[in-house]
Amino acid sequence: MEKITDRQVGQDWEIEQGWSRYSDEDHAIWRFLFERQQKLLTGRACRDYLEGLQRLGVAPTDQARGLKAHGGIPDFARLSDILDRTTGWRIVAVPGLVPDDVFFGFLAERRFPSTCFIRRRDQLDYLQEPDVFHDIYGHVPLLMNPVFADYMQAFGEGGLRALRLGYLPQLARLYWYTVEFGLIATPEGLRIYGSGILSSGGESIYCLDDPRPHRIGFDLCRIMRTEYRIDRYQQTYFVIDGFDQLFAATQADFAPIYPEIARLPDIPPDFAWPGERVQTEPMRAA
Ligand code: HBI
Ligand code: FE
Repeated sequence: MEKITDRQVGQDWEIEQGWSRYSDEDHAIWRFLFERQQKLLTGRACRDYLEGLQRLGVAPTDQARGLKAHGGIPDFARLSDILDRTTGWRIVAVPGLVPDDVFFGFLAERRFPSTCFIRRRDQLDYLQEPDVFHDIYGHVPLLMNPVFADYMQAFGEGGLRALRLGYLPQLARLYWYTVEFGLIATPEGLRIYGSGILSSGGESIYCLDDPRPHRIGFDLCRIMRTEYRIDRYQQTYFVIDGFDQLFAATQADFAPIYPEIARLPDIPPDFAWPGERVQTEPMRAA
């Protein structure tokens, strides 16, 4: 009997969420994080995100209204049914970060891989790995938006191609500066759509109000050349005009773009050419 490798056992890495195993403390941490972000994000998160969140019915008040009234960590199966009806996406529970090819494979199939654990109270302000609050509160609401949902699937398909071509770092930068830390220009001013910001207390304020970070108009090649730091607030944010712009950018064939980028030097996260910044004044008095 040949040895079964981890990969064969967890072929697609999917696990059970085990919703009934969450403790009262787990749910209480979710409620604390949820309510903190709700106070911060009004007037800062983009409208499509707030609408998606509301339609998912994950707010403690929604759930107090009898929608699985527990007001804590949502049941992935319930969210998946709402998502599936809206944009064909479902949530799959995974143990943590999964290999790139597995991750992109999930996205290409409209399956969003979400972690199940929630951070501890001493990690409320910073967490290196994504937890269920980052994945569900940060990422899932925008999957209710049809154009963004299409972008995420196209991103998964592009990721698999980038892996084959050896340009994963460039594609990871595109994910980082859009899906995780993207800003969007609206008639009311800059708004947040990046999940890494939406699930973070301090960065939800810093990204819009602080004059120090560069805010640069979306440019695919510029983004794919720009390095990023995972252990601090971003020093550069990229600003889109709309999700159509994001989706259109993934429709181009990246194959000719990669060698062009590879010939040019990478750009440090704190660098900007004169005139690149789209918004120099903070949105609100710091
Ligand atoms: N796995 N669960 C999980 N979540 C991620 O966001 C993730 C991942 N594996 C790889 C990965 N992200 C990166 O390759 C992307 O950020 C490009
Ligand atoms: Fe994420």
